[in-house]
Amino acid sequence: MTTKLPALQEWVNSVARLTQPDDIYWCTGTDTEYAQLIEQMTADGTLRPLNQDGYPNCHLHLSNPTDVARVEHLTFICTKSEEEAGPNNNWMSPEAAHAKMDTLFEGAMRGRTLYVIPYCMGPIDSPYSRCGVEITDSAYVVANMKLMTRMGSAALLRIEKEGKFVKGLHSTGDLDPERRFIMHFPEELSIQSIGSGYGGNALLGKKCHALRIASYQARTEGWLAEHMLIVGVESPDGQTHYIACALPSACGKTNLAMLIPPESMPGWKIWTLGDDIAWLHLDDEGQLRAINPESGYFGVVPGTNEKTNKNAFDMIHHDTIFTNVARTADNKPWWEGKNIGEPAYDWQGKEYDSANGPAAHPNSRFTVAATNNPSYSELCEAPEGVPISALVFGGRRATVTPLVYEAKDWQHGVFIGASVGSKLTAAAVGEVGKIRRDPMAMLPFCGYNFGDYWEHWLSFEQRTNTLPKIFGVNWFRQDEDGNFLWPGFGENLRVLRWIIDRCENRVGATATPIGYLPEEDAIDTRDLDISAETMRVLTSVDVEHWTTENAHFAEYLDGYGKHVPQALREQQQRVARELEELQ
Ligand code: SAT
Ligand code: MN
Repeated sequence: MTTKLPALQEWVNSVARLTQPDDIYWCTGTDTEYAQLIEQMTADGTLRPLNQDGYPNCHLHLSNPTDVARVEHLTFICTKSEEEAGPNNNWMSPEAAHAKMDTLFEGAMRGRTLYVIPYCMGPIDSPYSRCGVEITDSAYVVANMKLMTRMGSAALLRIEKEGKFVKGLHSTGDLDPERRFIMHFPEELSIQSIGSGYGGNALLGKKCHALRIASYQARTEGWLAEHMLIVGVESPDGQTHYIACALPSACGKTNLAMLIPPESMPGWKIWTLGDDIAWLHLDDEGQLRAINPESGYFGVVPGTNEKTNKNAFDMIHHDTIFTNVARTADNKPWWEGKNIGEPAYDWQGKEYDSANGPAAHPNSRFTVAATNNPSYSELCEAPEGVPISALVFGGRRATVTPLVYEAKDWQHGVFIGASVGSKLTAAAVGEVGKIRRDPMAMLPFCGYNFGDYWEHWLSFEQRTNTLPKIFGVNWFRQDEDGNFLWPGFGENLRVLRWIIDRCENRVGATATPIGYLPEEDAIDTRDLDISAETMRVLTSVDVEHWTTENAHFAEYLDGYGKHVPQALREQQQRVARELEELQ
């Protein structure tokens, strides 16, 4: 197959001239094609079929041990000016980056097949969707893209009609970390990635396109591309509210998106729209609406069990690609926190020995189509998306941040999002556990200067009178012994319920310098083993620590110099002033 679109054909031809593949294959996206790819990868050892009785059509991929997470230090935004990329990004000039990548890609696909993957991020017929084409030499990438995106012939038709698409070029190269780079050229709407086969580095529709390039596009086109899950919360009276929530990688977005309501909340239902990325647009009435550009999940495996996330646990029992989990003696996938079975082989395929660390890699992943999820929402395919009632920002903090609090207004909400801090997790190469500022959970994903990004967020206030309310959450408060104060998982629905009650003006709240906090007993704790004192700790302001936190944020803002919006400075100063009055 080829294409009627000369710009696409010429690009594929020029990449083939540079990379010298043995074959070129245009992906159609059919189930037969997927089955053939799986068969081929099983034959060449890329995939191992798992126990087909317990795990029909499930396969395991073990990656190179040096290639297990996103590499933020090797990820670059290549805009003409360094200031455009901002202090939040690594920057390289487009000329230098192209010269480097051209050398690395030269002959990189010799002996391999070049796959062309046309894909559409978002429902095929949605005006909010955007298309791209990924060229890759990895069959594993093609199979993952099939599960994660709408790819193949239908996407190609839309691309040929629109004539516009994001160009993504990927090769696994030789997997040498010294020759690994993930380059973004927002001004050219293109991405080039070499030397890694791992998710966020290689599935270019995901973080590279749907967040870094899309956030850049969204700024000029007046919308938002965010690192947010989208969830529908249906109350017993049949009303559904849609909430979009930003949390850093590996902080439970997937669990929240497919939560199982606790027994004490009969009649409540959860509908999953997305677990990682939301594209937010204002419609003609000024209502903020969300689509999920993806159509599958690339989720963290460890910790997934019947109690923590039964939907995810069930959904990964069929038609799933596992990456870097362990195996039992009877060839079933195994991971820490699975609570069933024992590991016989670790994530590197070696006989399991606890002296070598965890059996499954802490960032081991599952890839599944969204339709596998028991709480899948049919509205995933709605071209108009879903109306958003509340936007929520969270991080992983042992201290300081309360369980939930509400912004006083939009500007204050943007301030709350911008000031999020979180402990680092295994989703990126780095020092796990260290606290870092992660505004809107977008630090690794915003394709331009954060200062300008906050200004863009603030600008929505001028465009409509009906913006959603904004909240902050933290499920991860701990006591001095390291015990979690809040049970989390399904019980988080109690917090979402308070958020909805606030959106509907059904409950009061306590005004504090950091926002509105739940009144005593406002969060239902029926059937929970949690003391009134713990709830008080979870829903009050620690004035001393917040004062320090707020001062640190002022210093952080200084790093963005003249790009910092005045409104954010004013919010920071107001919070400082009001905290001081309480001391
Ligand atoms: O590795 S991914 O970027 O795909 C997942 C994540 O870190 O959120
Ligand atoms: Mn993510």
